[in-house]
Amino acid sequence: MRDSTDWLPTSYRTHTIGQIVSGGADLVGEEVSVAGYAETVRGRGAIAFIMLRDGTGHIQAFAKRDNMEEVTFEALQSATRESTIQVTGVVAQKRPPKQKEGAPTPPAEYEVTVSSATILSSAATPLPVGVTDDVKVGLDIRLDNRYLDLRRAHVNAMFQLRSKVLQYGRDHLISEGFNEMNSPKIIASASEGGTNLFPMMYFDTPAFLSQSPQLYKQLAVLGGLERVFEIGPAFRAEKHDTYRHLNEFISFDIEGAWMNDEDVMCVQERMIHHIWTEVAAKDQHLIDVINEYKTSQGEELVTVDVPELPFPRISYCDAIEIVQNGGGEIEWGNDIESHHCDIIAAEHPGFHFLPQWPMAMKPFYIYHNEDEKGATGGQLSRGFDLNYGRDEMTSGGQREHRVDVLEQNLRNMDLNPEDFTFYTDGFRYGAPPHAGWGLGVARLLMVLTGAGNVREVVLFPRDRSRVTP
Ligand code: AMO
Repeated sequence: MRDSTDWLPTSYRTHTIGQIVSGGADLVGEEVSVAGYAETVRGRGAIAFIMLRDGTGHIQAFAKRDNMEEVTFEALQSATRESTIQVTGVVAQKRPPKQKEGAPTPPAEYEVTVSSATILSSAATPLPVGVTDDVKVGLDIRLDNRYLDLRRAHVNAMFQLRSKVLQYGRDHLISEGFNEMNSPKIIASASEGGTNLFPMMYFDTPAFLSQSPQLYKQLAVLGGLERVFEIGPAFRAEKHDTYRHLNEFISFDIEGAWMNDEDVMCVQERMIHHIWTEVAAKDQHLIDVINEYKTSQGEELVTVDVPELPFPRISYCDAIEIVQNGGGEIEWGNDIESHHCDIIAAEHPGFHFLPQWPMAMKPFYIYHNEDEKGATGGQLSRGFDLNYGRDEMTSGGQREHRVDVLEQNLRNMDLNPEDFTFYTDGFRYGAPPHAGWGLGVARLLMVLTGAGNVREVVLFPRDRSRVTP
C-alpha cells in the first residue's frame, strides 16, 4: 500500500484509510470521513461490517441499524462487493481478539463506527474478474476488464512499481545533466526500417506513426541540447505474437553529445543500478505484495538484487563463439536469436552488453570505424544491445556524425537520402560525435517484477488482436 501520511483531505474524505490505520491512536474518538471500495460486506439483522479499501489501506466500517437512518443502513447492508462507499463516523479501537495467556499483545487495530454513509456507485454482479478471491481467469479476460484487474493488490503493486522505475530512471538521468524532451509521433519517414510502419493520413499527406524518437533525439543533440532523454510511445506494425512484443510500447531513450558507445553503456548501467538500488531501499513493500501473490500461485519469488557494475561486455564476435561452443548453430553475420541467447545466458544470467555488431545488421545511423573488422573481415559497428538472460532490453550505439558516410549508409541499406534531408541536413553545419540508446520499459519491468509477459506490466496493451480497452 502507498505511504499516504502526507496526503491532504479531499471533498470526499477527511483522511485516507492508510492515515487512520497508521495514526489511529491519535484519532480515536474523532469523527472522520473515508471513501473506498467495499471489499466484503458481512452481518445480518441490526449490524453490518464493511471492509473498505482505498489505495492506501483497509479499514472496517461498523454500522448499527439504530445508529443511522434506516434507508442508509439497508443500503449499506445490501451493498455489493466493489461498490464505492463514503462513510462518516468516529474512529474506535477494535476489540482485540481473545489471546492465549502469555501470548504477545497484537498491534492495535482501528475501525470506523458509522453514523452516516453514501453509496457512491453500486457494483454490478457478478464481477467478471475477482478482486480479492482467487478465481482463475485468463489474461484476455483480465485485460478486457483491466479496471477491475488493477484493483487486485499484486497488479496494483506492479503498476506502482512501474511509476517508481520511471521516476528513478528520470531522476538519475537528470542528475547526469540530461534534459527531458518530446519528439513528434507523427512522422514522414522511417528510422528503424520501412516495413513495420503504421501508415496514417495527415490531412492530405500520407504519414506514419513514429517507430522511435531516434532521428529527433539526434537532431536535438546536434542543435546543442547536448544530453537528452525521452520516455514516450513507439509504434511498430510487427505481426509478432510473443510474450515480449507489442505494437505500441514505451521506449526510454537517451542521446548524448561527445559520447561514444562505451560512454552511453556506462550511463545505462549506472541508471539501472540506481533504479534497482532505489527500489530495494524504498519499495520492498510493493515487491512483498507481488511475492504474496506468487506464493499463493506456487511461483518463484522475486528478489531485488542490485546488479554489480560494470555489466559484462561480450562483443558480438565473442558471443558467436560462446554460442558455437555451447552447441548452437550460428555464423558470423547471423542475428543472435533467443535460443542463442539462452546459451549466452547460461554463462551470463544477469544484465550483459553485446557491443560491436556487424554494421550490416545495424541501422544506417550507427557509426562504424573502418579499421574495426570482424573475424571474417566483415565491417564491425559501434552498435550494441543490452540483454538480461534471453531477452533484449536495449539497443544503442555511437551514431554516424559524418554526413557523407551517413548518406552512403542510407544508400547501402536501399534507402533514398532524398527522403531523409530533414535529418541529414542537421549534420551539415558542424555535428558533434554522439551516442545513445533506447530501452523497452516493459521489458525492464518484466525483469524487476518477474512477470512472464510484457502485457502484465502494460496497463492497456496494444497487440495484433487488441485495440481496446
Ligand atoms: P530497437 O528497435 O531495438 O532500437 O528498440 C529499442 C528497445 O525497445 C524495445 N522494443 C520493444 N518492446 C516491445 N515491443 C516491441 N515490438 C519492441 N520493439 C522494440 C526493446 C528494444 O531493445 N532507435 C533504436 C534505439 C537506439 O539506438 O537509441 C531502436 O529503436 O527493448
